Amino acid sequence: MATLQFPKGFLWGTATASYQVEGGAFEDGRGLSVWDMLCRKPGAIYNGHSGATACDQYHRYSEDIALMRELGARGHRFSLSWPRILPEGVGAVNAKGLDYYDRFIDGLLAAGVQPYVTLFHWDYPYELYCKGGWLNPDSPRWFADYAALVVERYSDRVTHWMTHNEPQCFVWLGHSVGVHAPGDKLGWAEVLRVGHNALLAHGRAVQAMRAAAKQPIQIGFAPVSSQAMPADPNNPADVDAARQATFAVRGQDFWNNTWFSDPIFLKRYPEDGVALYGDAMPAIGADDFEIIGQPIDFYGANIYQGVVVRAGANGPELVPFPDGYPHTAFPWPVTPEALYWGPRFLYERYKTPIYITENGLASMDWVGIDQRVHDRGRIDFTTRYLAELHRAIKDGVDVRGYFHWSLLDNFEWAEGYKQRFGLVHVDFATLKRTPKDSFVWYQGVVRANGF
Ligand code: IFM
Repeated sequence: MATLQFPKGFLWGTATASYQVEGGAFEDGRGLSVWDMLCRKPGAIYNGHSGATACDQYHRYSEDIALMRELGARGHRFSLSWPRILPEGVGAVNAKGLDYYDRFIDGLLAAGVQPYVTLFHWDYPYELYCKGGWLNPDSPRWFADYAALVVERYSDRVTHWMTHNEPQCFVWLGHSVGVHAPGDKLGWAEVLRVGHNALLAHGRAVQAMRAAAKQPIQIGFAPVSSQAMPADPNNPADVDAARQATFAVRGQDFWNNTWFSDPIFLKRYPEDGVALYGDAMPAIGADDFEIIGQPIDFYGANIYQGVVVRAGANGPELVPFPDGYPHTAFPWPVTPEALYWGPRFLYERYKTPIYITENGLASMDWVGIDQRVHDRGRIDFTTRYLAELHRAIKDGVDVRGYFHWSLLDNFEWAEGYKQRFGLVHVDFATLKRTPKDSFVWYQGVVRANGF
């Protein structure tokens, strides 16, 4: 393979989220989150696991920052735990929670790692859930107040912020399918209301963040990106079918890009979705799309996989993967081209600079007899995906950075500790960290700004 050089200043980083790595769940005044509660429910999480300790980053953050320094990471994307800062979600502030993130942010900066902060990566304050959660019409204001508080506190040092991580998951998996917290199975009209309030919360938070910022800040949001890839990339009809499939709303789920991104970037819901959902559509206030569509600075694309489509007589047709096609441990198909077509289609439609805010894979890694972790698959996977990302950049897509999911093996939600996504292996019995072979490889990528 030829040497691939990324643009000067391209930001190489790693990503984590509060409930997946922090632990310290019942310490120093942190309030409960809906994930603490779901983890108590028998059968909800693989093997009864929980994030109560996770990677214990709450106590071991210096070790993790030292790993990032060793890696040479230029950026780290992480989320704040809303209930650690506001135990009841609103009102009284937990000073120890705020202090923790001061230490974490200062440590990152001292290590030369720029913090990219996500406000909400699913650990919703349980006390707010008891007040109706995202169904409560006050929920956008609660989120905006929290956003203002943290931006006021940290924006002297943090310039890059994201509002929601993957609304598709917390809205749909959490409120419709019930496999994520809070574990509800609401009717579709209520699910759409949850989604609408989450969008309003995003918009109100953007307004509050700009007002509270102590210096100019960049704001993005980080949805799941679901892309279709053309069966024959040299056939314009297949490319068009892939584009259509990437932006189509098909059923009562949110595995599409438009339901959450069109309101934010185009100030409207996608027409096909509105027609499909009919009477279930939420009431939309006169100013709602002005609030939701506040200008933001970047699109955070979380891209792991894609589907293949071709042009059919009646529109895009799904092309099944052949038997024995490579899959990760999850199992998700290995589709490197997703990191070409995803950014390309998203940039065409939303015309906003992109960060790949998550990409990576779960694999069955263990510490070998030589005390090392030989995760050859992760190196191969990431090499292939990054080569496609490089091609997208070469073809004119404005991609500013790449955050590998994840720095550490961590609590993978309903899958517990079964899935290992880290560049660093974590032994969950001892909490010992062991950098994997992929860590060393990624270190080389960062140093060379390519490979
Ligand atoms: O671990 C998750 C993360 O929290 C959100 N995006 C997908 C990752 C892998 O499933």
